[in-house]
Amino acid sequence: MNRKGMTLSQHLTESRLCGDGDMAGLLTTLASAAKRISREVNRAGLVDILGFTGEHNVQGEAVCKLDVLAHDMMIDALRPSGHVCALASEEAEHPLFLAPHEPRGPYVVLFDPLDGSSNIDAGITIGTIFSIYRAQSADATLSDLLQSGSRQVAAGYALYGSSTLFVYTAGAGVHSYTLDAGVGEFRLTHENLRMPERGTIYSANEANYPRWCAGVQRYIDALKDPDGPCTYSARYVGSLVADFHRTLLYGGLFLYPADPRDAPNGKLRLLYEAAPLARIAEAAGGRASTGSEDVLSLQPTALHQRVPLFIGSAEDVSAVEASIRQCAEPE
Ligand code: P6P
Repeated sequence: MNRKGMTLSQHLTESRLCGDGDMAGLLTTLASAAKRISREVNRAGLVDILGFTGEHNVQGEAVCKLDVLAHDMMIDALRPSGHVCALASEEAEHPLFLAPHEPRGPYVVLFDPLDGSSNIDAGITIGTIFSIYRAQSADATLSDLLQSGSRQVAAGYALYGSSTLFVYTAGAGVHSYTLDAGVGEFRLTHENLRMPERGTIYSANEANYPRWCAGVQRYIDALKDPDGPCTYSARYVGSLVADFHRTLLYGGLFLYPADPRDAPNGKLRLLYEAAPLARIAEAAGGRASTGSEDVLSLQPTALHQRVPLFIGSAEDVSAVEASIRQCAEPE
């Protein structure tokens, strides 16, 4: 049955999620928040909310007004939803645990409210990334937020670009919806997305090349070798959601390796960037690795910890892992 064009609500009703009202409701709440954030992103240039607040977040990054607005909009949507008992955001040093008198539900949500925000003023595609786990009890604790990525019950992102997209997996395929702004509905555009097993695009900030390990350098050199078996194209937006979504659709490899000088543990955050995208990649037939371990197998130890990330087509991720291993082996 061709479900293309179905609204998110219709598709959730059709899917097995209808049996889990909290999950269907939570995804609907997240999609609704994405619509509101999209509206603010799209009019950012028109009202005085561009630029920086002058403050810095827990990551030490300059905070854009839209970052704060997106964070507040996610909290304002999720907290009263009745589907969650704890929330964690890139923009907040500590988690938010809902009090017993608040409408609490079985899930915890970790999110990056506006990933790629350094690109906001340039009008480049940015996004919201979310990760969903089931809490042990409504009286959630930090351990409910520090769960291994393989325990995610759902994960997804909204992409604010030439169109506004909502992409998620809840264990039964990866589905992508496009916002029909005229009626304010997300409509199904890709059901059960599958990532190509191998791609022809690699995506990295090559200014960091001199500080990558030898195995990564050798792998990228091979992709660029005109006499090599496979020459790839390079694409890099500098906005994780945009670079990942292209990789999901077209295949290939996105990599943000560790950089001993500026990012010894990598730059990207495990809990609300790498792990949710890894969940989507694997649900679509791809892979996500730190270069030596599957991202989804990691046991988080801190809310804002960072990891090196190699994510994309299964064969591409396995090939760069092999190159790293070979270079690490004693001569
Ligand atoms: P670099 C954006 O600031 C971000 O967190 C990700 O969205 C993106 O993939 C990465 O940083 C880009 O980092 O060092 O290449 O500017």
